[in-house]
Amino acid sequence: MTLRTAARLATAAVLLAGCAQSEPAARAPAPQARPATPVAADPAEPAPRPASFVAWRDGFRAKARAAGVSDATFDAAFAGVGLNARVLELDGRQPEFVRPIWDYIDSAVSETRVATGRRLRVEKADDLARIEAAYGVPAEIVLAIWGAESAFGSFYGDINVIEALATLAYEGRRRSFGEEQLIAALTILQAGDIAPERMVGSWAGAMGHTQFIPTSYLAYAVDFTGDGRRDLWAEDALDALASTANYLARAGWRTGAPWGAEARLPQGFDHGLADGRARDAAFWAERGVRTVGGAAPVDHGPAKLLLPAGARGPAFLTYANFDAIKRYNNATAYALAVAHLADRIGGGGPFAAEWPRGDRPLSRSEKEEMQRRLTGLGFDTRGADGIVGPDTRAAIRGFQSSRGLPPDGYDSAELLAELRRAGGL
Ligand SMILES: [Ca+2]
Repeated sequence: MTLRTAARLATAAVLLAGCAQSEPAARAPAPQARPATPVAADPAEPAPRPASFVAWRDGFRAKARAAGVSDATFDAAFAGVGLNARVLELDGRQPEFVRPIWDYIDSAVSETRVATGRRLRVEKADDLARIEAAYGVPAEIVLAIWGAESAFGSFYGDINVIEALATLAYEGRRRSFGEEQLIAALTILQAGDIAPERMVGSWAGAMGHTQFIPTSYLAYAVDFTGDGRRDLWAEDALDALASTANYLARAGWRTGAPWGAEARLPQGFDHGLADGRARDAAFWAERGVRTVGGAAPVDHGPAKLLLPAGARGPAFLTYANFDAIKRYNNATAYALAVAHLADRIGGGGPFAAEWPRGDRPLSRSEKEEMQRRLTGLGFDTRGADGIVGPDTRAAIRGFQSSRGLPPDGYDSAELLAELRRAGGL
């Protein structure tokens, strides 16, 4: 382990603060490699908690035993472990303001990160080619996830994972998540893949270069170096990068197909088609959708139309591989950042269309108000949690259509003003 300096800790705060907000899943939640934010909080009234952390720990030992964790592993893992105040603070945070997608992508796909990715693509060409041959996932995508998750290993968290998860299991908003991940983390220690003092990660237990949570580690991490250990923390990131490729392959990555591409929409286009439904290339071609180069969309299987900033922002056609990236972290901003960073590392340029940078994103409480008003007007958002997912977007499209507005499903200050005019409360 290299020494973690104060400067690196400051970087960590920036990286964590920059996490893209995850979205509620349209279907059953997919497994996530890195649910720093995607994990749902426990129901409002979880089981009563033991009187102290030590009492909880001693009770938890029985659950660990039942899962096959030896007392020796348990004691070594818990040596010096207590309640971590920083973890509780980060877990309790529900930011009122989330950065707009263009700010997130600007920092996630910075020129520095593009340049580092391009350099590493050359330096690690042999390793990346072996990984691509084994798992069918291109070097640029693997590098982009590495860049997005830990700035290529420059920071991947330095919190003792057992302590982080034990804190969440004892007192956080995600106690069942904490317990499940803690059992998995103890299982990893018992297998001897990593020494307890080297098992560090984020406050939510995401570990190593590409930020696997323990259950993802158990399911998808691989020993690609051949030393018998799956080491996602090693200076040489080979195991971590191969594990990431394995994760994507198992999440349905289609070898040889792109994630998607930026698209151009014709005048008078029906923005209501950005509804999350996949349609084939001929469908989009018939409606005038073109690549930014002016060609008809290429047939790589069904494609969805994505308008992350509404009708006035860039448009994208996304294929199945974009959904595979979302299985890593279920946030559109994250997946688009990874996809774009991969394209840039591969030599591509910036997006052709401009973001509507003058738009002010809604605060969390404004989003809740928007959801309450939509529901009150008969466009059911299925709850008002301040998080805009598929149900809320569908409700917005319904409202927009009813008012003769482009039904792009985009939440904005303008939309909220229109809702206030319409009433709904
Ligand atoms: Ca290894």
